[in-house]
Amino acid sequence: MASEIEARVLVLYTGGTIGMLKSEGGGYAPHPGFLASNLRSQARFYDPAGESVFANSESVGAFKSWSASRSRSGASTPTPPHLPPEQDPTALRVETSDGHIYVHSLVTPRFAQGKRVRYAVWEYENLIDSSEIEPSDWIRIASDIERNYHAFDGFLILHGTDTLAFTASALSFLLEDLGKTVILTGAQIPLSQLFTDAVDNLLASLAIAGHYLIPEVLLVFDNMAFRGNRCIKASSEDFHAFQSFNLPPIAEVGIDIEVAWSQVLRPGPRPFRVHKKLCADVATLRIFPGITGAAVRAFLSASGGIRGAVIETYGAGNAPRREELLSAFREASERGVVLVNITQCPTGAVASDIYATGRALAAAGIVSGADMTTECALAKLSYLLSKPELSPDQVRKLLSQPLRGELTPSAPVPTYSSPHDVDTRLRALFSQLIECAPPQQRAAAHKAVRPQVTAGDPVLPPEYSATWPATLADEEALKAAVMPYLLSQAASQSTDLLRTLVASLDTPALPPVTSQLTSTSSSTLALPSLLNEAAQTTLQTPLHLAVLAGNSPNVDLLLSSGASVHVRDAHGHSPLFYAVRHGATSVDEARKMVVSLKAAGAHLGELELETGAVGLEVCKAGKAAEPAIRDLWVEAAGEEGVKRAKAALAALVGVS
Ligand code: ASN
Repeated sequence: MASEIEARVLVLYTGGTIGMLKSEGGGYAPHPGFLASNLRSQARFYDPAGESVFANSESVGAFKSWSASRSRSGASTPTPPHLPPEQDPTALRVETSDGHIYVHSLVTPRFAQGKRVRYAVWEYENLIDSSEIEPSDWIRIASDIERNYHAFDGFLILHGTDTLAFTASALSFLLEDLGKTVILTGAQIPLSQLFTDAVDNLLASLAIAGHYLIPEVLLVFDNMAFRGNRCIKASSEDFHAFQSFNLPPIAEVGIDIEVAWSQVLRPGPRPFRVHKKLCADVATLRIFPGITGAAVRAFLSASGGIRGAVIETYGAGNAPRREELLSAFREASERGVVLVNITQCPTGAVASDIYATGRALAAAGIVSGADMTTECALAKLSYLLSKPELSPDQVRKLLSQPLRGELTPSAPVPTYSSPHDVDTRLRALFSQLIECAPPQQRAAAHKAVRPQVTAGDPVLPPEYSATWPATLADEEALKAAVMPYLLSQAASQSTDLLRTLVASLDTPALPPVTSQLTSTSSSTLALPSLLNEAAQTTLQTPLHLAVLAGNSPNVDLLLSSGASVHVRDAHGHSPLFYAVRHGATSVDEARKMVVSLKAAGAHLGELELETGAVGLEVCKAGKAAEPAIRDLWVEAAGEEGVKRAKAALAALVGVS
């Protein structure tokens, strides 16, 4: 029995291999009308009465009664529509640039994720091989989505693969404050062929567009949904034709569809709208050994009219430091040409601070494009340069900030510090936060945090203040940086705060409220690993700090939350050592802590005994006639341990 729950998806069919047939001339070319009628003939894609085997295989019983009814009535295959779309009650109204049309709808069997997807394939008048795509086509696609935004749950664009990554990047910028799922897909082999990837790509796209609210432009291919502006076409042969080297997939299609909700961008804070202009005066230039300043000068010459260029550099953003080359860049950028540095490496980012060669490019006015792809950087340049309100300096500034999750923001000065370097992580994160704050606050924050970069920093219009944290993953990164600091403060001072922090970290990260998820794979920060993170110099954990502060309720709370009793600080001491030593301040509090720590498996370390540290404390207690403290040491180390500790001290100071 077919479910009544339907999602509505508008399919914009622009061309590409997916709908091609062998033409008379021999080569593959798109053929009008073919794709929709092919889909209509396949029960996977069209099952209006829920009569297909796919709709009747949820149990042996369902399958048996379906086969019996088929043999009684004769097998039926979906029939071609006999009514013109205007009279077909199931046709969907599609708004066009000059009015509206009705398009026959197709409806899938029910997906395992729960819904049937009703979709209209709106075939563009001029179906193209995507190598013929133009920026005007991107504006048309974006405008068509805008016109039909309210009537559909999601949008699917069928497109050739050759320029799919360019189109995905351009659309990601043109669709401003997007709140619905937009998917681009295509195929390496046409749907007309027996063996094809078109079926998988189409079904995965329909399933995702129909079931998940992912407010991004996605590129779905070979069972992966990538953020579109992170992709490149990496193979002209494989079904796995697209790669997103710098960002893991947003969703993976397997037995289930696993959405990485923590990576999904938050919907825009303003109503959806479409930007309908792109600057055509952009270009790419690939650096190669021997490239001359004259060639660059000719390429970027004032007469050529170039306003922005992507400079594809080596490695982490490097190029030759020949003055005749650098001066060609410098002259162009002084004329207002915006130059953005993108690495030729498919994986990794430009970090122009690392090498002198990279620094020389930055000094010549070329801004870092971080880990953007060339396709994306070009689209972003073209989008930003089409906004008359932005100066070249503002465009430069925005190029290195994420607007649609297209780049991974990085700290102004990359460092090679260890992942446990909390200070560096904090500094990096706060600078990212500042970059995304409203302009007025950003200026003030710059003064406070990075006075050296304030001079001449352009102020950006408020609508470019990106939401940050943009994803749950960003939020987790922020937590990972801030939490160790907060935990250590709370551990020594406030039980209430510590309880709140521990509770907040113990709860699994929630998926965005807007998602209609059926399965999630959300990541959480592991509480025990944060609790046991040692401070940089002292190597003390929150448990050390709670013990040092003599805060036994916090010790208990930390122990029950997964704090380790075995971490030793820079002096080689575990929390147990300090707990006993706290006896000098309060024997009762110290005893409580020692009991709790021992119950959790704490023991003094061999080194603490051998170096005389314990022996010294025991002797001090004896001298001060503090039998209660001596008892605590016995409780912590055992009689035997105390004896060994005293003997070790005696040996060290030469007393027998
Ligand atoms: N040339 C085709 C296109 O981009 C390639 C494809 O779709 N697989 O339209």
